[in-house]
Amino acid sequence: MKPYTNSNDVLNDAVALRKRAARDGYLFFTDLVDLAALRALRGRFEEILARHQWIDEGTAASDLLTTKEAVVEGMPEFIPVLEDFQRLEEFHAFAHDPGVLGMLGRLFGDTVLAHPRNIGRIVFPTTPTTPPHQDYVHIQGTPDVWTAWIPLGDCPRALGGIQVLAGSHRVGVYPVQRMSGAGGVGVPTDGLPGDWVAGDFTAGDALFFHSETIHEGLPNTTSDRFRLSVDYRYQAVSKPVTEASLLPHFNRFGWDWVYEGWQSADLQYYWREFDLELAPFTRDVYRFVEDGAAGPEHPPE
Ligand SMILES: O=C(O)CCC(=O)C(=O)O
Ligand SMILES: [Fe+2]
Repeated sequence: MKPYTNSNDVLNDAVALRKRAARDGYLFFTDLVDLAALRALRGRFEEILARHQWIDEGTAASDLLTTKEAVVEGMPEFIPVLEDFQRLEEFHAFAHDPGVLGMLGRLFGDTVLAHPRNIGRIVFPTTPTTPPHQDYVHIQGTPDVWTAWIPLGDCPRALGGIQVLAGSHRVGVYPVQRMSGAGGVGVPTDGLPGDWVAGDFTAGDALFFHSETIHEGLPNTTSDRFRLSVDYRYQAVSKPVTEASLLPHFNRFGWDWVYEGWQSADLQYYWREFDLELAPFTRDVYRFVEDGAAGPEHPPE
């Protein structure tokens, strides 16, 4: 597997940034996000894990050690933990990181709409992670949505980061197949052209990918440490967006419930100031390999 190309060289050059993005379908930056905000958010996740007794007794929560039987998204036991972090002001505020928004503003050449549907990942060791997929089928609206994937601390490959199939965003939407792990469906990738790329993250690094770029969670090969990360989504305000992208992830009780107890109202309902074009969400983009759906044509190399 190859390492990510570091794109810090084009961070402040909109033309070169767009060229890199068009070529690779992903962008990786070191030292991009505000470290104080990242550390504060990680601290809140640690508190939640400790409160739910998911951290091994007698160990420091900051070490993120667990030998508890794994709980994964979709299991009822995950819900109270999900609710706790989904209601954190810091979790939603961090999606508006100035380094992230600045880079995306140059990439889009437009005002950036941060989708408020923010996702946090708490991945137990040795559990299956996220199968290869394109985010587009889950998001829709416009293919020109970019995901930011940011680990909440150092994330060496052994802790299970993300691998990306470079250049896989160029041909459109692939058919899917039912697979285990977050999302429940994945793209079979055997024989697809392009290089898989991955890397070790240091706290403050961030990975971005286009909604049609195939990516996959790497296994957490530590025997006893949580992998914590967040993923946030962004697009230009002038492009269509689905209503689901404007609702909380898993939308349990709506935004007023998420916002209870926040210190500041500045980042509540911020997207309502934009005149957004709403697009319908459709099941039609899910074409199943099981039903004989063929993949998109690849241009000759
Ligand atoms: O963190 C993961 O395992 C999955 C992340 C992902 O698929 C995404 O951020 O779009
Ligand atoms: Fe994804």
